[in-house]
Amino acid sequence: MATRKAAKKPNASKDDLLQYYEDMLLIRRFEEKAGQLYGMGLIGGFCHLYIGQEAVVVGLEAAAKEGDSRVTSYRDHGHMLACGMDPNGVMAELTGREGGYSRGKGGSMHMFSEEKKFYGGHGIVAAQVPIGAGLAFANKYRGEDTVSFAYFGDGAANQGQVYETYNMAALWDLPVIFVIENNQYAMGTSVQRSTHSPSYWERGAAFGIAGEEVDGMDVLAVKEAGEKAVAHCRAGKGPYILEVKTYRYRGHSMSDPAKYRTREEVQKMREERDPIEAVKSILLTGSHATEDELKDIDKKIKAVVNESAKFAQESPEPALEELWTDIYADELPQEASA
Ligand SMILES: Cc1ncc(C[n+]2csc(CCOP(=O)(O)OP(=O)(O)O)c2C)c(N)n1
Ligand SMILES: [Mg+2]
Repeated sequence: MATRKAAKKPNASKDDLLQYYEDMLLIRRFEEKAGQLYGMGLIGGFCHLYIGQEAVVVGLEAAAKEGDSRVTSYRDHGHMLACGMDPNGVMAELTGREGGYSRGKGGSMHMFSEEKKFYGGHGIVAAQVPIGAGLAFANKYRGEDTVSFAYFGDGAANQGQVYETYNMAALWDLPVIFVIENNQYAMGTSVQRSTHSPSYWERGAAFGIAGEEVDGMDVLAVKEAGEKAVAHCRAGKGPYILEVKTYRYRGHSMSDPAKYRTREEVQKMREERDPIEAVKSILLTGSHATEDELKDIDKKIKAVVNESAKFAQESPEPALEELWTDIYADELPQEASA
């Protein structure tokens, strides 16, 4: 894989490549640290790591512009970091502390940022898909040329509400990009065992929605496909489906016995298809960076991640009174009925 990538002419500048390398590495190191803190008992509940899938969200964020919105499932830490949310706030939320994005009351699966237009973090499989269409509806209603990215998995792609959403999104030409992160497993169930028609993007044809399959281990391919999808949506042509073929190296969550696949299968993906190694290879073979420069980036990222872990452990637990806050909205948009 690395050789094939090196031979391909990259459709990105040196600065872009370095940025993608750094962004993917931040997610990788952050997730490794989250895994450690979980093992130490500092993170409770469920925790779904994104290791292996980094190129998907980094490639698509590279195609996004300010004002675009995004929504995803419970495997969400990478999405938050990629859209610019603060690692300290994300890690503190994982440890259930006051300094977290949901003041320690949401945890891994329930974080939001109005500023970055990140709308969660959803534990119910596929529930975020209609929300993604709703965000696109809002963008269109306000007359903005912004788009919404609705990320979901291969397992979620078999859920009924996805198709209700496709129908409405196509009917109303909503600027939503449905991103199917096909990591080949839904918990312990492989794609082969869960569907007779594993080409998920092609299902859009039934609704008149265009789409394509993308190599999700290649950040440049993801960015290119993302740009095409974004241009389609911004031109008012309605929704678009990107089925991004990817792979998660870790278990479904931290409590996965991993009996449904072999160690060799995981090892092969790590060795031959790793998205971070692929960019590293382009940077090195193209003489865009030296080993030492890349090591410095790694050092810088590790410092950011260590700082987030420190912040997360030093931030206090939420006060008891917090139990009664953030339940009902304080302000409601009343303009329409006023
Ligand atoms: C409606 C609903 N059904 C079942 C579950 C349990 N569940 C949690 S994650 C998951 C698998 C989803 O897999 P996929 O959509 O491929 O996403 P991935 O975990 O691979 O990112 C299931 C069945 C749930 N959370 N919600
Ligand atoms: Mg999956």
